[in-house]
Amino acid sequence: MATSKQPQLLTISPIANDVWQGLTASPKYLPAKLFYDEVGSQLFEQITELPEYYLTRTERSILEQYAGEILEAAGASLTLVELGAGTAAKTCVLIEELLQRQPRALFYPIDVSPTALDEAVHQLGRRFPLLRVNPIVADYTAGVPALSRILGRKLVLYIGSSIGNFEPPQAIRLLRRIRQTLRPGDALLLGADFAKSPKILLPAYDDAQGVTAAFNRNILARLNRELEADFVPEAFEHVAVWNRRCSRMEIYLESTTAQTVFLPALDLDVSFQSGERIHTENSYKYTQAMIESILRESGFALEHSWSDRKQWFGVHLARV
Ligand code: AVJ
Repeated sequence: MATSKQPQLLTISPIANDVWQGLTASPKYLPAKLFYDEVGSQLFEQITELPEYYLTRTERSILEQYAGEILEAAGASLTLVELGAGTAAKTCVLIEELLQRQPRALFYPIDVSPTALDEAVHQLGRRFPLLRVNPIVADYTAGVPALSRILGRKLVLYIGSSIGNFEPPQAIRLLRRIRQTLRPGDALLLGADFAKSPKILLPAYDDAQGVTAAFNRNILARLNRELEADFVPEAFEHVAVWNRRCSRMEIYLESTTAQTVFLPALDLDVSFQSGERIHTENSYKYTQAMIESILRESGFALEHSWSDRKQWFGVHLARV
């Protein structure tokens, strides 16, 4: 007798593979890109406003102070492209300045989040009627081949110190891929955090209000939401460490007890010893020499760097 069966539809979460790789590795890790679900993106916004988190505000002040010089150095008749643009809030300073130098401009914000790009199109459209915004929904880490079809001189913005999440060889590979889509005369504007005293760095990644701790723990809450895991986020402590040898901040989630977590979507049990850590992020801090060498190795020539008075953050213009 024939039995009619509904086909079984199996949905595999897009984060399943990364999570399985990281939590079965030794030592355990989770990729930093997993921070940025909706809750995590909101927590990051809050981080950028913390008194201890100097990065965003310092970079913004550099862009505000030097927007004219930066665009002057980049060259005339520019088309702007932004990698990981999000809602492009910080980009307004440069767009404003650009539209004082040329009557019209094109802006290609690139981001994985369509909702962030919608917001960018909406806000920028209202504020700058003469700016044409062409959003591209893409993961720029694989390079963006579509960039090679854009005509005219391009200035590619890669600001916000996102480069700091990549291991130096990966950062070079990414910048090379971007360079391959550019033509001679095009330029890259790179925002990167400078190496500095751990007295400044540690509080920036372990703030008094515990927002960074909540941002870090949200990754576990996300695994609970998306993979039905049973993490108790409070059973993990937020730990920030300055690794001087590698010139990077490291953040971890440290298990406060011996515990086992079950992830039904992966059919995986994960056991933690008391004090065992999950490595959730590296945030590289560069010297001027490191910036020069990363750019050179990816085929760019560093032309000019701008910084704040304390030399905490750098904005670098490099040419193809
Ligand atoms: C978004 C990668 C620039 O490394 O400072 C902030 C992320 N992590 N606090 C950084 C982050 C903890 C941030 N970046």
